[in-house]
Amino acid sequence: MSFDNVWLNANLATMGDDALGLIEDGAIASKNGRIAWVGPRTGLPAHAAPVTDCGGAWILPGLVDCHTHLVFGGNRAAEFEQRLGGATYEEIARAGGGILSTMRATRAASEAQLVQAALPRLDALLREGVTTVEVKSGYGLEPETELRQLRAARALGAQRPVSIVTSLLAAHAVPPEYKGRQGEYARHVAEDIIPRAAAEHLADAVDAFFDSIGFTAEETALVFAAAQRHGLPVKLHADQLTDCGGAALAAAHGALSADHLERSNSAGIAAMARTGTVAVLLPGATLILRETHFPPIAAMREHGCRMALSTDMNPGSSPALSLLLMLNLGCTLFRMTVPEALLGVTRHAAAALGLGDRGVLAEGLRCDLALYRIQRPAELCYWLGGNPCIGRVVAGIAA
Ligand code: DI6
Ligand code: FE
Repeated sequence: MSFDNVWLNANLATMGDDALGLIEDGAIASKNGRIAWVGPRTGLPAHAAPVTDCGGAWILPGLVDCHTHLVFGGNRAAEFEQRLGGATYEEIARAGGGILSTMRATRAASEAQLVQAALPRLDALLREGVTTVEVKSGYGLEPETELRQLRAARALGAQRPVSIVTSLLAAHAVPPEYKGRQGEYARHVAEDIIPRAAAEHLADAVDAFFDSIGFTAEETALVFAAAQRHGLPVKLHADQLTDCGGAALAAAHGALSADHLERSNSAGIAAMARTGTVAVLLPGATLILRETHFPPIAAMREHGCRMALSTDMNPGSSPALSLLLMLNLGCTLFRMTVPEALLGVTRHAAAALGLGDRGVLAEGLRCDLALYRIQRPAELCYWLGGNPCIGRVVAGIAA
């Protein structure tokens, strides 16, 4: 057989079934950036391709971080200190801090400055075996800066071996220029910002923040209708602070994912399961905000709603630079099982982005791999810190 590269002497967690699709002493072969063969080493066809001996390492599909706000100016360590002193997230936001303080720093930054600030954050994710990262806008809240954030995100993908997937989140908060005119701002997003992002091919999806302090169901519908007119799939920040029916709303719009869901009800989860909307769980935000409401994992299991896990990397509620740490928090805080957590950063995270070409080690899919020096997959969820990643392969090339 004609292969470009072969990886041998590895144990595989293919993610091909709900028990991780384990293959001991497996082999993977690539051709033109895709997986051309995967299975037990003894079945590998004869070939003349260069071979990498993995020394008994474990190979998983390259990890997918499916919900980040990685591109932003400044940071909010000072607000973190204020919160330690007793101020709440909401109080800081009402005093003009929070998302609006990051908005000011982001508006003041050039594209090059945004890229330079984001690169170390991206590199931290890549070092752990991440090969696909979703990046949202949402700190510009006006057209120029929203598009600049998305351009910076695209530039990150050109500067590092990684797939970057972008989401336009202009409907994240109401900017000061539109204070008291939230509906008008939602219309501005639908009529001006989405068409511009679509015309420049800067957005792969459209996201919105639907909550008691966010946009209403009607405003969200307006924004999503504009997305659909431009052929863009939608996602929703839902039910983080209150149960306002966000899970059901996301399902009604056929969203790829609904994210957060700390306070979702089980009818909403059932609706998501019916439409195939993925539940993206963000335990970093739960930890940082010291949330005591956890997402309804039991309802997700009962209804067969797929669960993904992500960092929510953002300067306010989840300054999380480690997806492996989220695996631990998913298990420890939310009581996910090891297979649920690992599917949540591979197959189900890819589904949350509408990417059917990755997240599983299977023939025909992208050859994105993460190699770990571990004895069993549970170690990826078990250690609290540390990094057992010893290699990454992106589209068949060692990265
Ligand atoms: N939910 C989040 O977790 C981020 N945005 C959102 O809608 C937090 C954004 C921030 O505090 O900067
Ligand atoms: Fe978020």
